[in-house]
Amino acid sequence: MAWLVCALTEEMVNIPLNRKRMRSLLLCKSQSCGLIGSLVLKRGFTHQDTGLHYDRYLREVIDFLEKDQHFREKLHNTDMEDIKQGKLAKELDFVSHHVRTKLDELKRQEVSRLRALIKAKQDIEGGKDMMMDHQALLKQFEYLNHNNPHTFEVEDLDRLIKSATNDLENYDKERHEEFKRYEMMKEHERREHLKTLDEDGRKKEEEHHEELKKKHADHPKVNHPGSQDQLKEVWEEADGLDPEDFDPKTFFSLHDTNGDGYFDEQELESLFTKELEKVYDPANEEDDMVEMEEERLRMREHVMNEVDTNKDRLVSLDEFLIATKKKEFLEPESWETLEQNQAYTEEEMREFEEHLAREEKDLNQKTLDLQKQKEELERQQEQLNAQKLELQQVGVEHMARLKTQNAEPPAEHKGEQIYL
Ligand SMILES: [Ca+2]
Ligand SMILES: [Ca+2]
Repeated sequence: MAWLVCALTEEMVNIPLNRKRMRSLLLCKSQSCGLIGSLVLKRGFTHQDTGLHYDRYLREVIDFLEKDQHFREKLHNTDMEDIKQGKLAKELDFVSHHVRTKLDELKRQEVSRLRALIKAKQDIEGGKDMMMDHQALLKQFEYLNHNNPHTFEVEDLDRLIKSATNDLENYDKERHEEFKRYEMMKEHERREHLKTLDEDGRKKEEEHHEELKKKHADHPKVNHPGSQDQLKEVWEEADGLDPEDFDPKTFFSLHDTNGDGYFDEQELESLFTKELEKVYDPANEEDDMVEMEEERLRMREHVMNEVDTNKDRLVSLDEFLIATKKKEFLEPESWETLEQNQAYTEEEMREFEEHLAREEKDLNQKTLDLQKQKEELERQQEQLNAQKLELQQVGVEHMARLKTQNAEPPAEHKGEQIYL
């Protein structure tokens, strides 16, 4: 669950973005990105990581629900739209007592996991001594109902389904956004570096940059994803089969690696590896592997859009066979690769840099305020020390006075003595 850790660190701690972290975040995401909302919900037996931070909870709940015969039948016979509308959640009332007890237990575990996360976040932020309103903080997690933390009810299932569907639908969009920020940060760092150089150094650096761009753009032709040419290349080079024998049905069963009768997102994405290797080599300075994963995502989205006609984020054999008869499959247009379009506009770059500058200014201001607070505390401490010293001095003098008074006999005694 490496991705879970990444996601939670990101979400809970909100560390400012930096390029290195962005790269690892994107890489760990891309390894687990083959997620399909409907697949997860309709068939809990898939072992793919959804990439959601509550993936484990979601998976365990569905696994247990699948053990109930009544629910299993309903799950497989209800279409995606009805599931989203909450029709399936109502069936929870009819599952066995044993399953319900198990679901209650799963929910209790999940609630305590969230509580531990909230506490960890608070500790990191230095709020150890702050009073925590757990109930209020738990509300940010919408995929379960916090008002009944001990039992799993219809509303919990409804919330879980709705959140997962919604989050999964937005997942690709968020990945594109993250990628854009990554590219802007890369460019920002480059521009900042240029500022530190003299004119000669700047010129050299710019030339080198242009050279790398050219080198990166120089690659064999990339086939249109999902076209006959592209699939035939996989058939020939990866499968080691004769291109003359190319047969879509055989191709489908060869690459439906989990044998469930569908191409899911992960299976589709793995079909593009050959194409991506034409453009990206991890050994080359000019090839950025984060960009490769963005290109893989673009390719998958493109094919899914064209082929998945019922929009369940799965390609059935029928959908695939229909697509192989279309003009786009047989005579595709050329594919515009990622580097042919800049990920952001100059306007977006300007806003991004302004935002960074604002953040830096805020941070500097905070540092300054803290410095002032520190100085003020030091001043107060000095004052206290001085007062303490003064008091000590007074104390010592007082003691000395008392001592002298005790050592010297009282005046009248002296008189008496003289008198005697
Ligand atoms: Ca499959
Ligand atoms: Ca489909």
